[in-house]
Amino acid sequence: MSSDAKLQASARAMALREAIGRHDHAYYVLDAPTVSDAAYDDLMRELNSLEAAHPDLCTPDSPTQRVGGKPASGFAPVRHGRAMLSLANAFSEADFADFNRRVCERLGREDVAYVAETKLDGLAINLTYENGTLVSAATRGDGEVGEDVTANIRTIGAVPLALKGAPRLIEVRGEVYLPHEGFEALNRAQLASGAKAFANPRNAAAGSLRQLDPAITRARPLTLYCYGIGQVEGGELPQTHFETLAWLREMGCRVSPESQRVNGQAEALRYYREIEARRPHLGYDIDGVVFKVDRLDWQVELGQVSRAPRWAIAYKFRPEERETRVLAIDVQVGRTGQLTPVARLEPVFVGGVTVTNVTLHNADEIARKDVRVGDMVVVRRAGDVIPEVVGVVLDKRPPGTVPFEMPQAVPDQADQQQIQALIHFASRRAMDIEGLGDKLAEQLLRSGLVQDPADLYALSLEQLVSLERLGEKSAENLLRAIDLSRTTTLPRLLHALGIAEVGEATARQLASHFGDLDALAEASVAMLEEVPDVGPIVASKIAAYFADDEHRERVHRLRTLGVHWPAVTRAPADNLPLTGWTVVLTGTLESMGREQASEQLAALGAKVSGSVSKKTSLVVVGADAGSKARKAAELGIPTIDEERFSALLAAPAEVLQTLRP
Ligand code: 9MJ
Repeated sequence: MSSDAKLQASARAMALREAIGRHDHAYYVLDAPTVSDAAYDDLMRELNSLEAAHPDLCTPDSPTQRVGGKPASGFAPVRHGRAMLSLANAFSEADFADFNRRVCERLGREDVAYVAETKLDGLAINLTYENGTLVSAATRGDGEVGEDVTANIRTIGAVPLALKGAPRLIEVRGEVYLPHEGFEALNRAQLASGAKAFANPRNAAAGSLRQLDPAITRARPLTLYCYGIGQVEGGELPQTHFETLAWLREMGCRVSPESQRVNGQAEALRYYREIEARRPHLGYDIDGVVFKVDRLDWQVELGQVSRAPRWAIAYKFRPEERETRVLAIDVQVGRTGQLTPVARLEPVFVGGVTVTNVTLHNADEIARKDVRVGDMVVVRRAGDVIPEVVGVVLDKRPPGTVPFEMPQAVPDQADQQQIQALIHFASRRAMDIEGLGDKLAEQLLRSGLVQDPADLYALSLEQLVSLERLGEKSAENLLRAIDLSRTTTLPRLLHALGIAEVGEATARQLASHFGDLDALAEASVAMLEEVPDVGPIVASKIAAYFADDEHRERVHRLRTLGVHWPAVTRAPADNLPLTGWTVVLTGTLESMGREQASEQLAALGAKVSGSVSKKTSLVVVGADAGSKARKAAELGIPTIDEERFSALLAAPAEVLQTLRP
């Protein structure tokens, strides 16, 4: 191509990128579209085909690159340039007055100007721009280190891929959230496709952002408001927080139009009451108002205690209260036999979640509140707090109710086999759910909260705290451990499922042979028998497992509840020294553990199998080896001792020479 044509293409691509960026800004940030959908699509199509013809014209900030197409390989940790702070809370006017007094005293002022912002209930995010180009997006994490969600964040239209007039480096902080309209549309789509609806916009936003496939994130109507900056290099900083917001807006960031400067306590409280009144009409969830000292030099002067700045406070709204009907009162049994009454409620959406169960704690509490089946009760839930019954609406008590009486005992809902299966599922070498030991597994099953291992991934904090002897801290830890276990590997999951005859080694073999779960679940007995280590009996057990609807449903639920694993690289490349060799380890090795030996063999291309069969090519015989060594001799399979095994690992080709018939 002539350099003229090339130059022309380059200029055209630049013009298209600029125009599309402008339309995106107008549509997503200013909420004022400047072009019809069809005209916009035309621009995108033209840019796409230009970039397809000239790949070197495709820049990372090109709007065509919002969906990289490539699924993220996981969420790598990223250290924030500057720590992301968390906010101290106020729950009453008195709390806010205390905060204001402390600020004024420290600064030696009568009155301080604040910036008042709505407190979005979404996910805090840190966007890093270098020379104006978005290079990284990370979740808050622990404030110091978050998770890399760049590929997913890029798909959000309101996130500028490039900033106008940005300094050399800037971290932009904001909250990613789902507006109500988008949330409802998403839930309609979820239900239509047979998936579970999300409990609230926050969960939906979090779930959408944590998708490994950015294409899924892209299909979710997420947006964001920016409300601050972190590290900045190479540019002059504003003097006040309010100017910072204006600066962000100028650079092209979406900033909430609700943010206002207020002077002193009286104006602050007026803003709070005004926003509280408008809260139902905002179109997105907020859970309070954030007040930030406006002058940045004063922010520096005030400093911070641990992670919370002294110059800001989140004044939370009063917990929401709703009325609903008590449908039943069930009694859960703790491990040591204590009985806990639990009210089953007509589902009610309160404080951002649908509440269906609420603990009534014990016989005394239920008697004191006199909660009866059929009663209308007031339920309250604030933020992350466990929902509670505030009291009975006596005016609405239907005729014929009777005081609740605690039963003496309730039937046991779990059998020993279920308990063992759940313990195995959670064990360290399976799903590795820390803290879910024997006692808790038993308690979860006996209470009826968990009937199938997949139910673990649907547990809520309120449900866990309703268990006898499980404090809020332990419940939170357990939920975190369960959440961590969502990210797993295919061998672990297969092992956890407890398929008869499928231990850890077989699970690994199955995973590397089939690469993914669907292929395995659909495999015929004959196909399963091709896997090393898998004979006709094991193959038929595996096939039978996946033929069972209950099991298929379990796997489906695990997936829809967020359990995920990377695809396994299919069986080893065929050019490694031990490719085609099936090796069995038996007896004790002195120089390394069996796992390490297996890994080293696998790295050389060998399949490591647990049992000796006609398919075995070599048996490594350690100390005190038993029947496997005998069987190898019977079948005429070559064996080597540990010394030769070490030699094999060091120089495979040479040792193999001596083994080949
Ligand atoms: C929310 N969630 O809307 C902050 N936030 O500032 C606003 N959060 C914040 N500001 C410093 N508006 C740390 C967190």
